[in-house]
Amino acid sequence: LDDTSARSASVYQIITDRFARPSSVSSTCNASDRKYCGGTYASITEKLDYIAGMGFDTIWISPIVENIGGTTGLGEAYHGYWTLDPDGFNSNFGTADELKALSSALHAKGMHLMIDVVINHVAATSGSTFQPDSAYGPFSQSSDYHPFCWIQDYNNQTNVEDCWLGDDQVALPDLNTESSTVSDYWNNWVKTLVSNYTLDAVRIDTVKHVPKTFWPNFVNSAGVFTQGEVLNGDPVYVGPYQNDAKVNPFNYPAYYPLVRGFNQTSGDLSELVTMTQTIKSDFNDPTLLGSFLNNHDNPRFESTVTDTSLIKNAHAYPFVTDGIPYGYYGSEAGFTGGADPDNREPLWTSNYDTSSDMYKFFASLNAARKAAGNASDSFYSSQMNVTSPSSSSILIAKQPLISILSNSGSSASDATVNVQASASGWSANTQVIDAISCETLTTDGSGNLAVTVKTGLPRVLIANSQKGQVCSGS
Ligand code: ABC
Ligand code: CA
Repeated sequence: LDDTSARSASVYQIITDRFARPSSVSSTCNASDRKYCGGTYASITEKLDYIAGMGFDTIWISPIVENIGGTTGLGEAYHGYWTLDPDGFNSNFGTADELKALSSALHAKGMHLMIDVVINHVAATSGSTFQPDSAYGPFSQSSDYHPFCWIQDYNNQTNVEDCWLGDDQVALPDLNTESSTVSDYWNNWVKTLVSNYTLDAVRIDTVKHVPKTFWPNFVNSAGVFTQGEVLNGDPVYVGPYQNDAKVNPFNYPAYYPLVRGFNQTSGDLSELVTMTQTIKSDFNDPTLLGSFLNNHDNPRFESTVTDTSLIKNAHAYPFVTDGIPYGYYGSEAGFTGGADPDNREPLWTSNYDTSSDMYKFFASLNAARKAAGNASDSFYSSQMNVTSPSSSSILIAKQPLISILSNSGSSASDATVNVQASASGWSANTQVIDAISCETLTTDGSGNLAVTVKTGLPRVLIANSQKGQVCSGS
């Protein structure tokens, strides 16, 4: 994917070990045990229709390289982030040929593959006494690492870049990414990775722990779209990773106000509205940020919120705003796991139910986004306008998609939100469909539309003439 094609992608995030496994495996999988549960590439391949059925066209899978084996004080390396040898392959998820078969199967369906890569560190069960050896493949020399020290001050960027993540149970020895031995290795490695598995995109771990100057060459060597994790809520801090380092960050700055705005009926939505404006000034291109509600590092939204209307509004946000939407596996199944490791439940317990309300909800959101992109060449690349018609609602105008999200909750009484023709672009007496309820509304003689928000549900609106596959199943 290049930037233009990446903007129209919709990504489904998978923890490879937890998404699907062969039916011959029957052991119990408790996320809290932090153990391998048997998920494989071959089993993902069999479930692509399940993913495509929700309208996602890209999957992000866990890191694929050889990890430290055995068990640690923090369990096994089932998530794939504990690199031993980046030239080795983690055989727990299947073979390299099975991964290539997954890549081919995706491409045959017009879908795309994104793989997670860890550049900042490797892993070890020793901290201050760590000594690399040949097991670490290309990184077997002490000079390949920054000297031992734990990261202790996240406000000190030198400390964040040069010291080590992890703890006494699992240390993450920090690679000397300023050394040309290390950076040359990684640049070649990512180029080979993309070519071997015909990757369409790369997700980059721990971006803020590597100096910004490292990234432009790396991104260039990858040659495909990159989305990077800069885990910080401050847009002033995160912006330069897009503007200067050339990695497109996940939208953590929007994530925190999104959660706070929708996790209770008294949530403050103005914080989110203001953030969307700040993001426009701090990032060169907000339409390339990765938008998400859930992921593998944070408690699922549903771990603290049970109101189905609040849950739907919060989940709708990434799909109706600027940026590339990411759905986290299990959201469609109503999973409620809290902090890591509880948010990494096995999906097979859901029986991959395609008739659930949330499964259909994600399908509706993706259909609306796709219809808008098909109807307008500038939908993905032009920036939205977010306003707040009332203290419990926001109006997101991203023509031709107009959405009203509310945090009034499922027991709220009906409330009316006026959508002005100047915001929507709709002309007089235009029929408009709500992708969520499939209700049809009609603008007045001036093109304005009074929309009734019912039981606090989101409204995701597009002109009938542009609806494409929206509500085609009902
Ligand atoms: C394991 C256990 C956990 C246990 C942990 C100590 O050890 O499973 O239960 O709590 C992988 C595995 C994890 C594993 C870790 C460590 O390795 O997935 O299960 O945790 O062994 C990335 C990945 C993540 C991955 C790694 C390591 C890195 O997405 O899945 O973890 O390869 C920092 C990093 C970030 C990293 C994250 C886990 O740690 O920056 O890249 N994620 C502050 C700091 C952040 C920090 C964050 C969490 O705390 O600024 O840098 O992330 O510790 C906002 C502020 C933020 C603030 C947040 C909390 O609040 O703006 O700055 O973040 O308002
Ligand atoms: Ca580092």
